[in-house]
Amino acid sequence: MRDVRSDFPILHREVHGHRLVYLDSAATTQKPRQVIDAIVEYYSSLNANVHRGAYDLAVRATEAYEAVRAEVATFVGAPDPNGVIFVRGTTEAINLVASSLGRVRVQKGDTIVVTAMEHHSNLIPWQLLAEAREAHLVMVELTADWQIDLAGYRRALERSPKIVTFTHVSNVLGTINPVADLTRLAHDAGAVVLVDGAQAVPHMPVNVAALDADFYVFSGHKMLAPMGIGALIGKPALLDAMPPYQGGGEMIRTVHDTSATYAPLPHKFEAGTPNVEGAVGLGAAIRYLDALGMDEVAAHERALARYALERLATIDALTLYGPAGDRAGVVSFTLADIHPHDLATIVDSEGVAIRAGHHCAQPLMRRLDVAATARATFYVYNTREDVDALVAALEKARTLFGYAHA
Ligand code: 7TS
Repeated sequence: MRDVRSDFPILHREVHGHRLVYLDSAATTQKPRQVIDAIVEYYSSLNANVHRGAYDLAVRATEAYEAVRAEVATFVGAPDPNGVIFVRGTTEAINLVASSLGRVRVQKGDTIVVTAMEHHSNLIPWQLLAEAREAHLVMVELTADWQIDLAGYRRALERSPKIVTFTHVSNVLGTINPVADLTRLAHDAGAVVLVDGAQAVPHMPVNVAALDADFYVFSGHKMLAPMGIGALIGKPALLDAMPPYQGGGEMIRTVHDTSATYAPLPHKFEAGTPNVEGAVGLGAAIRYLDALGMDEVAAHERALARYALERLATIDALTLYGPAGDRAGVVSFTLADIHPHDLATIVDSEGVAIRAGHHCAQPLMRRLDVAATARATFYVYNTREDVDALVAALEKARTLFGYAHA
């Protein structure tokens, strides 16, 4: 993959007198000039509200917004752009499905299946649904190698769950789940499947049709686009049968005093003025990633993760978490009994930005038997020098805390 660092203005600033080494792309990615420029260009030449104006600017803004819907569909292999719903991000997409599908599909005593590696945004909406419907929430455990336990998964499916959901890639472990196989098994059990693609779509080629997931969700800000834009990809037949999530302008066909009929897909699920700026930025991000090639992006990150795992393993008293085999560009660790927050603060003083905490995955933290971890995550702009800077900063922390070489 070509060196892209010069495309990212923020990477050229200094932090505490050091070059910024940004290793928190799982939280949010930095933005290339191409995305920033697209947003400036949108406001400089195109801004108007969409789907309502008859004048030229409004027509063009609507065309720009709808063109991105088609680009999103192509990027993730969704057969029908009408099954692409723009949302604020992964969290909103999951809440939409839990609330709307949940209302019609889940009854008292039914089962919903989740896994122990979910981000809170793919757990709490299902907890809320289970509570509201008096349904059972079943959490599938993980193996010793931090994969979804297939035997446990099959046992959970014997309960004929109404909804099964799991993440494509873990934001803590880097585990890449076998989505097509898990989906097929869930479908055989009669379930509807939602896949959390927040840590997958930015990092590897994804073909939603090949995976056959009923719902697939992701966030733009984790793939070079602005915050506040993301997509819910749904099978149109399922979306059609679901009640609206939010009511308001643009989602209706006809409104009477006490009732209304609703707009066809995708507009039924896009009440109110949408994030047009965000969609424009997402389109630019998709074109940027397409030009790099998602196979190359994936290979670049996995090579960096392998290098990081090798180098980190040489640090005394450092514990790594996650699967031994193939994994995404996510590396979680602890260093002796130094609190991960202290670790993050010390490496920050060297210009290295890593995440520390429970990563919105408290059930997983309990299974790892820690309260928190430190985490480095990689993206297109990271290099082996970034990994070297992390290792040097961690060595400094280890010395500061008195964990000298044995
Ligand atoms: N699902 C996964 C797997 C995630 O990693 C995240 C965010 C979300 C859902 C929520 O995405 P949002 O865009 O709606 O907020 N993960 C992280 C993280 O790992 N550190 O900060 C946010």
